[in-house]
Amino acid sequence: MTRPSAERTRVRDRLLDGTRFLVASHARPDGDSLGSQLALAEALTQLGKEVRVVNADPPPARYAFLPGAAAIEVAGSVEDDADTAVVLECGTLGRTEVSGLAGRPVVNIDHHAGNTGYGAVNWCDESACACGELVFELIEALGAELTPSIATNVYVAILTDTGSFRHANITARTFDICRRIAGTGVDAAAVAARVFNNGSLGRLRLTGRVIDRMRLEADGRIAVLAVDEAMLRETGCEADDLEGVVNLPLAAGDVKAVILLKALGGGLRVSLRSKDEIDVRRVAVSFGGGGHRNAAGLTVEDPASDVRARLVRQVAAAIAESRPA
Ligand SMILES: [Mn+2]
Repeated sequence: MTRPSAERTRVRDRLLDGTRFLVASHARPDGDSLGSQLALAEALTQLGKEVRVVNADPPPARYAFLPGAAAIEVAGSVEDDADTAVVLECGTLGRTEVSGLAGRPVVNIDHHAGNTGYGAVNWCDESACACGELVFELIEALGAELTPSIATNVYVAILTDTGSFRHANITARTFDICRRIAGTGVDAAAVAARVFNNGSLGRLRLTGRVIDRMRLEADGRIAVLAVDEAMLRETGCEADDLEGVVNLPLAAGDVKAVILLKALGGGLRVSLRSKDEIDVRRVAVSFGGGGHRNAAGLTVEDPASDVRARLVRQVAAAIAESRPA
């Protein structure tokens, strides 16, 4: 089920040549970044490599059960004589928020459109539903054994990045990988329950509050959600507890796109979601962000008062453009 890929072969050869690795991914990790990192780290370890997994932020609590998660180092910079850095799931090297990675050749593996190709070797495939799909193929190409722990990590990557098998880019390849994961004895329902049914009551209350304050724009086609520090404080939550909330308004048939505004700490972080052909990545890019057609994000360091209106206008334009004339 794998497709021929010269890039994958180059990445494989580079990894086989290396001996000491740093495996990094983006700040504020999610299921795909963590699952991809931990699966690849285990495979490299199997091959006799020395591996450090380094991220700018610790894993959210719901991912603490991932095999290998306890060994993740949290650091804003690395001083290390590792010979190879593998960066997963990052459109730019800066997304890691870990400095010092580029002190050695970087292997860049990603599935985001607009990846800047910052690596010495790059494998970027937008058609993958999750970075974990690419990592699975790479592990196979490396000749490492598909253990239940590698399988669990890849499964979490795919499960979360596809919105539980609902998003775009799910293909026969996706299900073939999952079939092989299940073949190792991974209990898919149990893994999903640990990720999704293990949150705090505070998180549930926060979700209720965010949805309660939802505003509709563009004749009800855009849902705007807003979160501030006070909402987190009052519900005893962390910013991590917002993962997935941005998708909830899409459950309403009339809602075609979602704008989530997070005024936490300094700037304004914005997540965008959309249905079908509506391209919110372009909106994110115009604000200096990035992502995928249906899921994108951006940060406004110094938010002007009209930023919400500008976002609504651009998302409304994206909706209008997606309709056949
Ligand atoms: Mn991803």
